[in-house]
This record gives sequence, structure tokens and C-alpha cells, in this order.
Amino acid sequence: MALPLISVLNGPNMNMLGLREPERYGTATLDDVEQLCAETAEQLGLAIDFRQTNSEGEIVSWVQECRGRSAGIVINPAGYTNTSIALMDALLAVELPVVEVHITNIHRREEFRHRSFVSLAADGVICGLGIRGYALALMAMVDLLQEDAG
Ligand code: DHK
Repeated sequence: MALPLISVLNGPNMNMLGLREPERYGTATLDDVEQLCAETAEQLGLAIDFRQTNSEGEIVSWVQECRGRSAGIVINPAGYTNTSIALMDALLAVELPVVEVHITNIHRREEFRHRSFVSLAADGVICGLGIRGYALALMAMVDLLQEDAG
């Protein structure tokens, strides 16, 4: 039987991980994050589709494509977290389990980062735990899928 497919979607500037503000975001690259997700998914019996874009329209389209294709979405919306009603609406429209991830603790940062539109469409949020937040999000996703099935 095919493994449940989890879409792991990353928003703007996440391609700069490892280079951008390493004191804040760490030195791991997005390739490292993808590898961590792939290893974690293998251990958990999941398949992943890992992507990054700097475009709001593209991430909205990717979320829409998840409907009927993916079993769940792990998303680091990055700068679109606090601005994109379109992304929130797309996440609500697909009716899938959603786990929101931020590498940094957005609540310890500027006030404009505290309000997340994406959180209004997410089952849960993991922030401030570095890139391991992605692995934790996949673990949480297994539980969410089991709850949905049961
Ligand atoms: C990444 C970004 O690019 C910021 O816009 C968010 C998030 C925080 C992160 O911590 O992964 O505010």
C-alpha cells in the first residue's frame, strides 16, 4: 500500500537558510532540512513532497493541489505567515491536517510576527525549536492522521 504523502511547503527566503541571519536561523541549509524530513518520514512510514517558493501565488497553488493528493501539510509559511489571507483561505479549503512550523520562536520576536493568519487554519504550531521542528511536525502528523482514521 502507498505511504501517506505529506507535503512539506516552505515560503519565501527559506532557500537562504544557512546563509540568512545564521545567529537566528542556524547554519543548516534547506537541503539539510529536506534530508531531515526525508529521514524522519522514512522512520515514520510517510512519503514527503518537499518544496520551497518565494512566490505567494505559487504556494497558494501548491496548497490547492494537495487536496485529493496529499494526506497532510507541514508548512513554514515564513514571511507569508503574517500577511497572507490567500494562503490561510487555501489551507482552509483543502480540508487536510495542517502543522505550521517556524524555526525561530516568533513570539520572542517583533510584534508583527506574533499574529499568524496561517494559525487560523492549522491544527497545531511548532516554533522556536530550530529545524527539529520539522521532524516534530511529521511526528505530530502521524497522530493527526490516526485520529482522522479512527
Ligand atoms: C521564517 C521567516 O522567514 C520569518 O518571516 C518568520 C520564520 C519566522 C521561521 O522562524 O522559520 O517570521
